[in-house]
Formats: sequence, structure tokens, C-alpha cells
Amino acid sequence: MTPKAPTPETITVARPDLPPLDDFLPSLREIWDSHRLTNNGPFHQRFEQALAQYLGVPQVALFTNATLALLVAQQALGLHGEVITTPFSFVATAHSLLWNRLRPVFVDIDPVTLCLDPRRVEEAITEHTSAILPVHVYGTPCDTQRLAALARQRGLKLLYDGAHAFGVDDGGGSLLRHGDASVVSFHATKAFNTFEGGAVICHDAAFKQRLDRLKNFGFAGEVSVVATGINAKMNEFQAALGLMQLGRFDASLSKRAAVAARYSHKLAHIAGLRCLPRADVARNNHAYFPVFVDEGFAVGRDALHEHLKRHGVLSRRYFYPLITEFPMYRELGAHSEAHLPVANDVARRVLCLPIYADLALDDVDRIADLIRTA
Ligand code: T4K
Repeated sequence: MTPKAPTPETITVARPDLPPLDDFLPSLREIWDSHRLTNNGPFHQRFEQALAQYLGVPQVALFTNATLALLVAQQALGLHGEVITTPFSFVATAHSLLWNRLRPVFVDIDPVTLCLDPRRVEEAITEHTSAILPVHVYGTPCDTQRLAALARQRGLKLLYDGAHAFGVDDGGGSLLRHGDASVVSFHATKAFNTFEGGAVICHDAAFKQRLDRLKNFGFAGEVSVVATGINAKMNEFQAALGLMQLGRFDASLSKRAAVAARYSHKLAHIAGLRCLPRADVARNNHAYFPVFVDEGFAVGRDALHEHLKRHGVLSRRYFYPLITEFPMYRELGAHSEAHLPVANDVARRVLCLPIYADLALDDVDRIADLIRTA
């Protein structure tokens, strides 16, 4: 019998960067010995402070994930009625609004940044609008200046879904400093992970206190409950990992940058294939590596996705279908090909290639060759 050719290991779109287990064991032991597992424990406090310092922002409130952080931030901001947001995002962005009984109003995205188009936002403002919820998709900054001006002029709250934006510096500091508040995700698939996790970045201590109460059932002291809070607290294990990851993040980012640079080089000059233009930022986080499959490419986007899969490369079509295409959102009347032309077009073309700190450059070359020969 002829021996089977070895199949290369599957390469997934993301893979969490983790410290060596032995490095993490002392933190685990500390938690075990103290029996302090959650509820604003010492690791939680240290991580919150370290994060604020690392990001250069005034206030950070940690959460168990970004979805609950979005939910709670909207409550803390007192949103009501309609909130203008993007259909080109992970479904959690819009779901968080529905959980708060807010009506998402979807407007189109900018063809270059793929983030909310401020002109479309302005057109969509009504007397019922209370806020704008833009997303820094793939870590590319939204037009923060125009959105801030619009929010100021029209008296709207500005809450950023910065789930993808950890580590991005737009030249003035962390991208997460913008708006009334920004939410970031530390999910396993993100550039920076705490297993799961998230945070709200905000400007003043009073707002952080509101968030802290809301994420802890609404408690304002041992025997006082002041709001319909929820349980959205980050636990000590997540916080201990986060603290350790903070010290490793810059090195991890350099590795991601090398992967991104290799893709950019290898995928240049392929007819019908475009990479996302490099964002004009002081520091990118290379959280995703999207490419766009145009008519001139050898095969369609879905065929390329399948072709890679057959060769053990699991790319993802983030964010296809658009949120507005999910049946439950269609039922809400959100679906519209006509007023979301850019988002519809991008969702049909996009393919996110594997990117993570430990992705070998040889594997990047192999993926690029698979694309070139599709
Ligand atoms: N806002 C935006 C704009 C977001 O993108 C997200 C989340 C949120 C809000 C909400 O944030 P969180 O509440 O999650 O903090 C993933 C993530 O679950 C989700 O966090 C993320 N965005 C979204 C874009 O992607 P899936 O369903 O694609 O993940 P999954 O499980 O298919 O993982 C992708 C690949 O990653 C797997 O093939 C293998 C690898 N992987 C995954 C996990 C979970 C690992 O190697 N290890 C792991 O532990 O949603």
C-alpha cells in the first residue's frame, strides 16, 4: 500500500495567543490559595488599573465579554428610541440594542474604511434618535472627528463598538478613547484575549461607577440596589490572564504585523483580488486580514472559501450575511438592498484569511499560493 501523503494541519482563521502554561501557574495558585474567584478581586483591580495605564485612558470597567459590556454601556448612557448603527458587523452589535428594547437603524458604510458613513448617519437622524453605535471594523478607525461633530451638534450619545480595536493607535492615542464610551472585546479570537472578556473605556469616575453597579446586579453597597443590574463581571481567572497578556501584547503584535506584511507582499498584483487598504494609523493591531474577491478573480468568493477549506485552510466570511439579512432582522424591516449598496457589495466579496501571532510565514506563503492557483 502506498503511504498516504501527510495532510497539513488545519489552519483556522484565528488562534488565541497564550503564555506558556508554567508562566500562568503562579497566578492560578494565588487564586486557589486565596479562594477569591470573582467580584472585583485583586487581579480584577490590578488588571483594570494596568489596562487604563497601558491604553492611556482615564477609566476602564472590565466585563465578562463585550456583548454584555455593550448592553450595560447602553443602559448607563440612558439610550432610548432609535440608535443608528452598521449592518456590516458581528450580530452582537445589533443584538445588544434589541436586548435593551432599542430600535437599530441601519445605514450604509464607507467603501474604504467599511465603517459607518457619517453622511448616511446624518441623513438617518430623526427626533427618535438617541445615539450612534459605530464599529471600528477589523480595527480600522471610523471617521471619529465627523461622528463626534455630528453627535455634538445633534445632541446624540456616541458609543463605539471597538470590539476589534484593542492596540490600535490612531496617532492621538488609543482608538478606544473616542466617544462617550467604547467597548472592546477580549474574546479568544481577538488580537488580545483573556479567554473571553471585554471592557468599557470611558472618561469619568461617575460613569464608571454606574457601569460597575450595573454589571453587579445594580448593587450600590451591601444592602442597597439602585438599578436593574445584571451579572456581567469579569472573574479572577480572566483578569489574571489579562494581566499576563498585557506584558506579552507588543511582542504578539509584532508577529501579527509580520504575518500581515507577508500576506500583503504575496497577494499583491493578483487580478481581481484586493487587500483592505492599510489604515492610516500610528499602530495597527492586524486583528483580521480581509481580502475582497472582485469579478476579475479566477473564481467567486464562496468558491475560494471552499477551495481553501479543501486544503485545510479555514477562512471566514466576516461579516456575511449582513446583519440586516438575518431573517429576524428582515422581519423588523431592516433588510434593504437599495439603501445599503456598499455594505451588500462588501459582504458578498469579503474573505478573512487566517491571522494570528504564531501563524508560520511558510503557512502564509502556502495560503497565498493556494489563492494564486485557485
Ligand atoms: N462586536 C463585534 C464587532 C464583534 O466582532 C464581537 C465579537 C462582539 C461585538 C462581541 O464580543 P464578545 O461578546 O464575543 O466578547 C467569533 C467570536 O465568538 C466573536 O467574539 C467575534 N466577535 C466574532 C467576529 O467571531 P465565531 O463564531 O466566528 O468564532 P469561532 O468559534 O468559529 O472561532 C473562529 C476560529 O477561531 C475557530 O475556527 C478556531 C479558532 N478558535 C476559536 C475559539 C473560540 C480557537 O482556536 N480557540 C478558541 O477558543 O465568532
